Amino acid sequence: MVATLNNRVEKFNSNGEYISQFGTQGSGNGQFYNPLSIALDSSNNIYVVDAGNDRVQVFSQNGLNQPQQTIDFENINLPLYTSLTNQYAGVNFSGATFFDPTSPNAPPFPNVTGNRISNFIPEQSVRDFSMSFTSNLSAIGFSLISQPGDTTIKALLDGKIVESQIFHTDLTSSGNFLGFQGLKFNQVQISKNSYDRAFQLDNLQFTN
Ligand SMILES: [Ca+2]
Repeated sequence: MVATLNNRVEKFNSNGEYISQFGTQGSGNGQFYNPLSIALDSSNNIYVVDAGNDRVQVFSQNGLNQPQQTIDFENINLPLYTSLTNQYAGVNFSGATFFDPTSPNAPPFPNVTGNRISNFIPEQSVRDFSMSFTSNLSAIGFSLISQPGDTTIKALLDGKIVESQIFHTDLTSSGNFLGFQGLKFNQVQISKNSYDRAFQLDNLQFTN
């Protein structure tokens, strides 16, 4: 449960007996200001809506404030297209990055399912964006829906390019599955050269 007045997360077993707690008041990693709700994902990561700090933080079961093996964005209850900026422990978004809940109209991309992150809001211009991570990743899933054109996606480790791919895309093909895997990187940069480009990411795989 979330103890809003105490700015911490308290853990109880199914009999209601206290087990442990973590968190203090503040704006740093592992700190909260007016935490409102909490959720678990399929990997038992703990998501805390830290309302006073305008962010969501992700924790392991023991409260370690570091990225877990996978972030899949499931079981997060945010409004459609909530702007994301540094809400996730270990993930720093820049540019236009939005929470994108499951849409029944979304094409069936194999590695981007349910909730995901997008840089696209209909009727608005789509901008380049990048993400940096305080822990290394080994893989990430992308999907891209766009007018025909090219998009360059780079994976970098400490500022050095470890992979750079140009993806040629069309409008709605579900064959536009993209992603990196088997790499070690801590930054992803996406740049486009055409319009109407909806970029989505999901299933961040963290590694040591
Ligand atoms: Ca997902």
